[in-house]
Amino acid sequence: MSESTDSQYLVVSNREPYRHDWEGDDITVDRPNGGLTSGLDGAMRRLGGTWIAWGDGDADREVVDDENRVQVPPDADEDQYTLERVWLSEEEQENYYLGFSNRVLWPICHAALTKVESERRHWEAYREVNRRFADTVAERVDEESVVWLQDYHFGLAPSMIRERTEHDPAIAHFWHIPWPGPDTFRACPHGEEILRGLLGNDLLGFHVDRYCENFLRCVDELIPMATVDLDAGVVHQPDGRLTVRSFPLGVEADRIQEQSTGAASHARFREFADEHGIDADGMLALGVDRLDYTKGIPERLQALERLFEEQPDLRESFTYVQIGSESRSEIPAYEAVQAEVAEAVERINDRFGTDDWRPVVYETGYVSNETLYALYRAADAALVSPIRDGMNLVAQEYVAAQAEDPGALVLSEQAGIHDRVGDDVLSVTPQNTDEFASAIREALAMSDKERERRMTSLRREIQRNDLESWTETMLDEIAVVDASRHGR
Ligand code: GDG
Repeated sequence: MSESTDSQYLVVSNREPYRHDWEGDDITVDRPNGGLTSGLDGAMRRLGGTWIAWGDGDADREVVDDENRVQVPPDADEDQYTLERVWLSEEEQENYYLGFSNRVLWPICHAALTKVESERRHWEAYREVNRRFADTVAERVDEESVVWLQDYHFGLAPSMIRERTEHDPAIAHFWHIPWPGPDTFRACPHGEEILRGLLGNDLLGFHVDRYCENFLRCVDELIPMATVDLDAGVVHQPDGRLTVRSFPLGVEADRIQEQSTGAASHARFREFADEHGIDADGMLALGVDRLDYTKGIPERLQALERLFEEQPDLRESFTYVQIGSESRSEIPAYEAVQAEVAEAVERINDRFGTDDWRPVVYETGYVSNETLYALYRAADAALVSPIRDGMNLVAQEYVAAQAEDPGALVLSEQAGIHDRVGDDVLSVTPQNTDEFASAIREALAMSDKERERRMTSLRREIQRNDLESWTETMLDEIAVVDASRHGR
């Protein structure tokens, strides 16, 4: 890693890396579970600094000091860092998070224009919450600070931070979802303000080059004061310079491989199979998604239905398991996709199921990582079919778990990860039902030798570009922009 390790890192994210809750009279701490939070947590433990996030747990307010700060991880003697909470009212959460973030920016960035719902109170709350985070950052910033923002919840914060401090911190931002082309982005309410907000950064990262180009084209068309150098990936402005680069996010490949192999994982899968009436020795395909309209779950079920229609010999010998954790259910478009998926599962099971077999096993509860990794290992195929997806970690987790007896990956061309692994997967356009059904058929029929060949190459790619390498590469590039900002 580069030399800027004496810098004071200030990470900003919507979700907190540690969450405190009451259990009777005691306070318990929920540890980071998601790949990204635990990866950044590891980096912050090494680097030190402050992580600023929305406090959401019941007991979060009880553990902080007068300045809303607490040292984490709670039980560590060394390698701690400061977690600082920003408190949001229920109204703010609703309007900023479920409002502008997820009713406007999420659908715009996924080119789902019919899902955009814009209300003035959503925008006002988004602006206010960005201001509150920017104020908190500005209070903590000093000469050595490096600010690292995460995601689309903070589209305005970079410029707001600049306005609020005399210090001159390096500011970097990683945008975890796609960025659309100008034709689509023009439909974004307050789009120009979002672009101006992001131009406050020194560095803006996306998962893949396509999103960087889209962003640069939007700036070129919509912000006359900025000069865009598309080839260099740089925006020149009167008071600064923004570098736009891709940093493809990876997963903790070694940990997933370790936890998915061995006897414990086999036993865990058999337990899941017993509980859900699955023949553990039959063929299995797996889908794991937040129930989001961008993930292409109804399209996947349609392809499976087509497959069961056309290939009766799969009946009773092949099961599809869908892990579908509910998400953002307060938003009508999410409620609608949940209902659509539940109906499709019921229809397929009614049409093809028998007394001893259900073609689709649908689990809406959250499954533990251990169970998830055991399912990845056991599945003969993973079906990952987003209509549009920034990167997609599920596809990478599946690959990381294929060290023994590998399966095959059916993957939408619209997932960011497809740009890196397209040659070794069965590529699909999720809306093309016939093609999708054929790809599933091909995955299930693929010879062991061919699976091994493809998976060896996929695993190499996923291991080489894992979460640690993403964190290091981003920190290195942040050090470069920091040095150039300060003439170091
Ligand atoms: C956004 C972007 C980008 C899901 N259900 C369970 C569970 N999960 C875990 C998966 C995976 C994660 O959630 C989902 O990650 P994805 O990348 O698939 O999708 P988003 O949530 O939409 O994430 C996406 C990502 O940010 C990172 O930048 O890749 O494009 O949309 O890790 O395993 N995990 C467990 N039980 C579940 O029931 N344990």
